[in-house]
Amino acid sequence: MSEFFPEHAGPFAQAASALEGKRIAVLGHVRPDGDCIGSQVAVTRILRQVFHVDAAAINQHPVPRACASFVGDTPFFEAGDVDLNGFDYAVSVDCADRSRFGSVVDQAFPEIALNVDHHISNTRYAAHNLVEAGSSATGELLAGIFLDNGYAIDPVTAQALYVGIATDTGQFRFASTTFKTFEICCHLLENGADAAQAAYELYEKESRAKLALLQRFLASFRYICDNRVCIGLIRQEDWDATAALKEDTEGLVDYARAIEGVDIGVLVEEKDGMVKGSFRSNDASFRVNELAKKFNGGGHACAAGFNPGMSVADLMPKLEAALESHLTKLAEIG
Ligand SMILES: [Mn+2]
Repeated sequence: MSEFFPEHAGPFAQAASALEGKRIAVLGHVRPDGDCIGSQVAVTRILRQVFHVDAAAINQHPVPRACASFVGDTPFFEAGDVDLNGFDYAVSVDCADRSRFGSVVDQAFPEIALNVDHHISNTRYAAHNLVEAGSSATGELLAGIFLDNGYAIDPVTAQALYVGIATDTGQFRFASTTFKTFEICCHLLENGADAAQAAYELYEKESRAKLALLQRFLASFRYICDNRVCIGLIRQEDWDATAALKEDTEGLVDYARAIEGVDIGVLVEEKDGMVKGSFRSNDASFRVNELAKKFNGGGHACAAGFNPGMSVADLMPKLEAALESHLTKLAEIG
């Protein structure tokens, strides 16, 4: 047996055994991404196949178009399409805190039996919390646990876990990508994951509306802090002009980050009167989760999100000042 996450493998098996014969909702987060969907698919399938648990994945928001094919025959529902009172317990994946469930799901499941996640900011809100911040993806943590425990991993589960890892590592480009990441992916390919098919579904089927949104986002770029920060904007008029989907902002912020000389990329998004944003850095030393905290958010040291609760016009000067002082503070610490 392998030993990827020995401290989590036993507790997972114990927590999952206690769910036998029960109806379990496997929860993810709002605006789900590849790691969220992949982890939900994998946990739902393992609970059903290994532990004879009547599990179904539930999200407040729909599965993004690019991830739809990875669900396979896994029971997977939007919260509005299923009786949320019909479940005995809930398990969550890839959710740092309860607010990530979305309000409808949050209210329907006051107690969480098991929380599996890789966010450093995880608030450990469940009865059992398996949190591994050193893991590139929740999919990596789950795959390691499944391999450690010797569970049979079917091709749909292997592909879902692979998609979680491939998306959260930016296709194995981010600093979170480790020897262990590749080792685990080797095992997933051995169990039927298909890297080329995953890449095709995720990145080779872009809609024209998404590219139109990207075009406007790139045109909005502004450089501050001696060109070390790039801020891009998506305004309401961009949505109105492009017919892009909500999910089409996924990955946009990486264009702002991936510019020579830029340390922090920022996306500010305005839609239906709401403003939200994301920070991305190339290096964990920039601790963008601390920046996000100042604007009612959180996340990883390299990737964080925020909900400032103010207009774009009010946010911008505050955001620029916070970035200035954050970079100055980091320079002082050395
Ligand atoms: Mn994740």
